Amino acid sequence: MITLYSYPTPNGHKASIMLEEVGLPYEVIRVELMQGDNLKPEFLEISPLGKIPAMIDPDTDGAPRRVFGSGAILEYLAEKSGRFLPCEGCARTEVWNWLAFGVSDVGPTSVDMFRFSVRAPEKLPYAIELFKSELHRCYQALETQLGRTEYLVDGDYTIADISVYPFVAIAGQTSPALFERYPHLKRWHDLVGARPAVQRGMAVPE
Ligand SMILES: N[C@@H](CCC(=O)N[C@@H](CS)C(=O)NCC(=O)O)C(=O)O
Repeated sequence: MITLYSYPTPNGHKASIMLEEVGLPYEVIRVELMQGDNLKPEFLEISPLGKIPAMIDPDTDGAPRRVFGSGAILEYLAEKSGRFLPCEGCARTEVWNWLAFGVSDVGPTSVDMFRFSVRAPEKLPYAIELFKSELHRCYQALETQLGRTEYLVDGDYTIADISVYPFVAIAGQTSPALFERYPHLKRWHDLVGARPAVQRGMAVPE
Protein backbone atom coordinates (compact mmCIF):
# COMPACT_ATOMS: atom_id res chain seq x y z
CA MET A 1 0.00 0.00 0.00
CA ILE A 2 1.20 3.53 -0.78
CA THR A 3 2.27 5.64 2.20
CA LEU A 4 1.55 9.36 1.82
CA TYR A 5 3.49 11.79 4.00
CA SER A 6 1.44 14.94 4.25
CA TYR A 7 0.03 17.85 6.22
CA PRO A 8 -3.23 19.79 5.67
CA THR A 9 -1.92 22.38 3.18
CA PRO A 10 -2.69 22.98 -0.52
CA ASN A 11 0.42 21.09 -1.66
CA GLY A 12 -0.47 18.14 0.54
CA HIS A 13 -4.05 18.23 -0.73
CA LYS A 14 -2.94 17.88 -4.36
CA ALA A 15 -1.48 14.46 -3.51
CA SER A 16 -4.46 13.25 -1.45
CA ILE A 17 -6.96 14.44 -4.10
CA MET A 18 -5.10 12.45 -6.75
CA LEU A 19 -4.91 9.33 -4.57
CA GLU A 20 -8.65 9.60 -3.95
CA GLU A 21 -9.32 10.14 -7.66
CA VAL A 22 -7.39 7.08 -8.80
CA GLY A 23 -8.74 4.92 -5.97
CA LEU A 24 -5.43 3.34 -4.99
CA PRO A 25 -5.31 2.24 -1.35
CA TYR A 26 -3.05 4.42 0.79
CA GLU A 27 -2.21 5.22 4.36
CA VAL A 28 -1.34 8.71 5.56
CA ILE A 29 1.43 9.74 7.89
CA ARG A 30 0.92 13.29 9.13
CA VAL A 31 4.33 14.99 9.20
CA GLU A 32 4.24 17.58 11.99
CA LEU A 33 5.80 20.57 10.23
CA MET A 34 5.41 22.86 13.24
CA GLN A 35 7.47 20.46 15.34
CA GLY A 36 10.17 20.09 12.68
CA ASP A 37 9.50 16.40 11.98
CA ASN A 38 10.01 17.18 8.28
CA LEU A 39 13.69 17.96 8.95
CA LYS A 40 14.47 14.64 10.64
CA PRO A 41 17.03 12.50 8.77
CA GLU A 42 14.54 9.70 8.10
CA PHE A 43 12.13 12.06 6.36
CA LEU A 44 14.95 13.76 4.40
CA GLU A 45 15.72 10.33 2.92
CA ILE A 46 12.24 10.42 1.39
CA SER A 47 11.97 14.15 0.63
CA PRO A 48 15.44 15.74 0.36
CA LEU A 49 14.20 19.30 0.95
CA GLY A 50 12.15 18.25 3.95
CA LYS A 51 8.84 19.25 2.37
CA ILE A 52 5.50 17.49 2.11
CA PRO A 53 3.91 15.92 0.14
CA ALA A 54 5.99 12.80 -0.43
CA MET A 55 5.13 9.15 -0.76
CA ILE A 56 6.54 5.65 -0.86
CA ASP A 57 5.12 3.18 -3.35
CA PRO A 58 6.09 -0.42 -2.52
CA ASP A 59 3.93 -1.78 -5.32
CA THR A 60 6.33 -1.45 -8.27
CA ASP A 61 8.11 -3.77 -10.71
CA GLY A 62 11.34 -3.45 -8.74
CA ALA A 63 12.29 -1.82 -5.46
CA PRO A 64 9.90 0.47 -3.55
CA ARG A 65 9.96 3.99 -4.95
CA ARG A 66 9.96 7.36 -3.25
CA VAL A 67 8.15 10.24 -4.97
CA PHE A 68 8.45 13.76 -3.59
CA GLY A 69 6.82 17.07 -4.51
CA SER A 70 3.24 17.58 -5.62
CA GLY A 71 4.12 17.78 -9.33
CA ALA A 72 6.07 14.51 -9.36
CA ILE A 73 3.33 12.77 -7.35
CA LEU A 74 0.61 13.90 -9.76
CA GLU A 75 2.64 12.76 -12.77
CA TYR A 76 3.63 9.47 -11.16
CA LEU A 77 0.09 8.55 -10.18
CA ALA A 78 -1.26 9.58 -13.58
CA GLU A 79 1.28 7.28 -15.28
CA LYS A 80 0.64 4.46 -12.82
CA SER A 81 -3.14 4.62 -13.12
CA GLY A 82 -3.38 5.68 -16.75
CA ARG A 83 -5.83 8.40 -15.72
CA PHE A 84 -6.11 12.21 -15.79
CA LEU A 85 -3.31 12.61 -18.36
CA PRO A 86 -4.04 12.33 -22.09
CA CYS A 87 -1.91 9.69 -23.82
CA GLU A 88 -0.41 11.83 -26.53
CA GLY A 89 -0.44 14.94 -28.62
CA CYS A 90 -1.26 18.53 -27.96
CA ALA A 91 -3.51 17.87 -24.97
CA ARG A 92 -0.69 16.07 -23.16
CA THR A 93 1.65 19.03 -23.75
CA GLU A 94 -1.04 21.40 -22.50
CA VAL A 95 -1.36 19.33 -19.31
CA TRP A 96 2.39 19.72 -18.69
CA ASN A 97 2.05 23.48 -19.31
CA TRP A 98 -0.72 24.00 -16.78
CA LEU A 99 0.66 21.48 -14.31
CA ALA A 100 3.95 23.41 -14.22
CA PHE A 101 1.99 26.66 -13.95
CA GLY A 102 0.26 25.28 -10.84
CA VAL A 103 3.44 23.94 -9.27
CA SER A 104 5.86 26.74 -10.11
CA ASP A 105 3.68 29.86 -10.34
CA VAL A 106 0.35 29.60 -8.48
CA GLY A 107 1.75 27.62 -5.52
CA PRO A 108 4.95 29.55 -4.72
CA THR A 109 3.35 32.95 -5.40
CA SER A 110 0.43 32.12 -3.07
CA VAL A 111 2.81 30.96 -0.35
CA ASP A 112 5.02 34.06 -0.67
CA MET A 113 1.97 36.33 -0.58
CA PHE A 114 0.89 34.63 2.67
CA ARG A 115 4.39 34.84 4.15
CA PHE A 116 4.85 38.55 3.45
CA SER A 117 1.31 39.73 4.23
CA VAL A 118 0.51 37.51 7.24
CA ARG A 119 3.58 35.80 8.70
CA ALA A 120 6.27 38.50 8.32
CA PRO A 121 7.03 40.32 11.60
CA GLU A 122 7.71 43.45 9.55
CA LYS A 123 5.24 44.30 6.76
CA LEU A 124 7.17 45.33 3.65
CA PRO A 125 4.83 47.16 1.23
CA TYR A 126 7.09 46.42 -1.75
CA ALA A 127 7.01 42.64 -1.15
CA ILE A 128 3.26 42.59 -0.42
CA GLU A 129 2.43 44.57 -3.57
CA LEU A 130 4.80 42.49 -5.67
CA PHE A 131 3.29 39.14 -4.68
CA LYS A 132 -0.26 40.51 -4.79
CA SER A 133 0.20 41.66 -8.36
CA GLU A 134 1.98 38.41 -9.33
CA LEU A 135 -0.86 36.39 -7.83
CA HIS A 136 -3.48 38.39 -9.72
CA ARG A 137 -1.42 37.84 -12.84
CA CYS A 138 -1.80 34.09 -12.22
CA TYR A 139 -5.56 34.42 -11.57
CA GLN A 140 -5.99 36.49 -14.73
CA ALA A 141 -4.19 33.85 -16.82
CA LEU A 142 -6.48 31.19 -15.32
CA GLU A 143 -9.55 33.38 -15.91
CA THR A 144 -8.67 33.84 -19.58
CA GLN A 145 -8.05 30.13 -20.10
CA LEU A 146 -11.20 29.09 -18.25
CA GLY A 147 -13.23 31.53 -20.32
CA ARG A 148 -12.28 29.36 -23.30
CA THR A 149 -12.28 25.83 -21.89
CA GLU A 150 -14.33 23.94 -19.30
CA TYR A 151 -11.26 22.57 -17.52
CA LEU A 152 -7.72 23.92 -17.74
CA VAL A 153 -7.00 21.63 -20.66
CA ASP A 154 -9.74 21.40 -23.23
CA GLY A 155 -11.65 18.15 -23.13
CA ASP A 156 -11.45 16.80 -19.62
CA TYR A 157 -10.44 17.08 -15.99
CA THR A 158 -6.71 16.32 -15.62
CA ILE A 159 -3.80 16.54 -13.18
CA ALA A 160 -3.41 20.16 -14.36
CA ASP A 161 -6.68 21.03 -12.58
CA ILE A 162 -5.55 19.19 -9.45
CA SER A 163 -2.26 21.11 -9.42
CA VAL A 164 -4.10 24.45 -9.21
CA TYR A 165 -7.36 23.75 -7.37
CA PRO A 166 -6.25 23.63 -3.67
CA PHE A 167 -4.58 27.06 -3.84
CA VAL A 168 -7.62 28.64 -5.52
CA ALA A 169 -9.93 26.98 -2.97
CA ILE A 170 -8.05 28.43 -0.01
CA ALA A 171 -7.84 31.86 -1.66
CA GLY A 172 -11.60 31.81 -2.25
CA GLN A 173 -12.22 30.96 1.40
CA THR A 174 -9.99 33.71 2.75
CA SER A 175 -11.08 36.40 0.26
CA PRO A 176 -14.56 35.75 -1.22
CA ALA A 177 -14.24 38.89 -3.40
CA LEU A 178 -11.82 36.88 -5.55
CA PHE A 179 -14.66 35.11 -7.29
CA GLU A 180 -16.54 38.34 -8.02
CA ARG A 181 -13.50 39.51 -9.94
CA TYR A 182 -12.88 36.18 -11.71
CA PRO A 183 -16.22 34.53 -12.64
CA HIS A 184 -14.76 31.84 -14.91
CA LEU A 185 -12.38 30.86 -12.12
CA LYS A 186 -15.38 30.54 -9.79
CA ARG A 187 -17.28 28.36 -12.28
CA TRP A 188 -14.25 26.03 -12.54
CA HIS A 189 -13.66 26.10 -8.77
CA ASP A 190 -17.26 25.01 -8.12
CA LEU A 191 -17.08 22.31 -10.82
CA VAL A 192 -13.84 20.78 -9.51
CA GLY A 193 -14.85 21.26 -5.87
CA ALA A 194 -18.08 19.28 -6.43
CA ARG A 195 -16.12 16.09 -7.20
CA PRO A 196 -16.43 13.64 -4.27
CA ALA A 197 -12.75 12.62 -4.57
CA VAL A 198 -11.71 16.27 -4.36
CA GLN A 199 -13.81 16.73 -1.22
CA ARG A 200 -12.31 13.62 0.36
CA GLY A 201 -8.77 14.62 -0.61
CA MET A 202 -9.18 18.13 0.81
CA ALA A 203 -9.92 16.56 4.22
CA VAL A 204 -6.63 14.56 4.38
CA PRO A 205 -4.87 14.43 6.75
CA GLU A 206 -7.30 15.30 9.55
N1 LIG B 1 7.42 22.26 -4.66
C1 LIG B 1 6.80 21.54 -3.59
C2 LIG B 1 6.53 22.50 -2.43
C3 LIG B 1 6.06 21.76 -1.21
C4 LIG B 1 5.93 22.68 -0.01
O1 LIG B 1 6.20 23.88 -0.07
N2 LIG B 1 5.51 22.09 1.12
C5 LIG B 1 5.36 22.83 2.35
C6 LIG B 1 3.96 22.67 2.90
S1 LIG B 1 2.76 23.27 1.75
C7 LIG B 1 6.34 22.29 3.37
O2 LIG B 1 6.53 21.11 3.47
N3 LIG B 1 6.93 23.18 4.15
C8 LIG B 1 7.83 22.83 5.20
C9 LIG B 1 9.11 23.59 5.11
O3 LIG B 1 9.30 24.39 4.19
O4 LIG B 1 9.95 23.38 5.99
C10 LIG B 1 5.51 20.87 -4.05
O5 LIG B 1 4.95 21.32 -5.07
O6 LIG B 1 5.06 19.91 -3.43
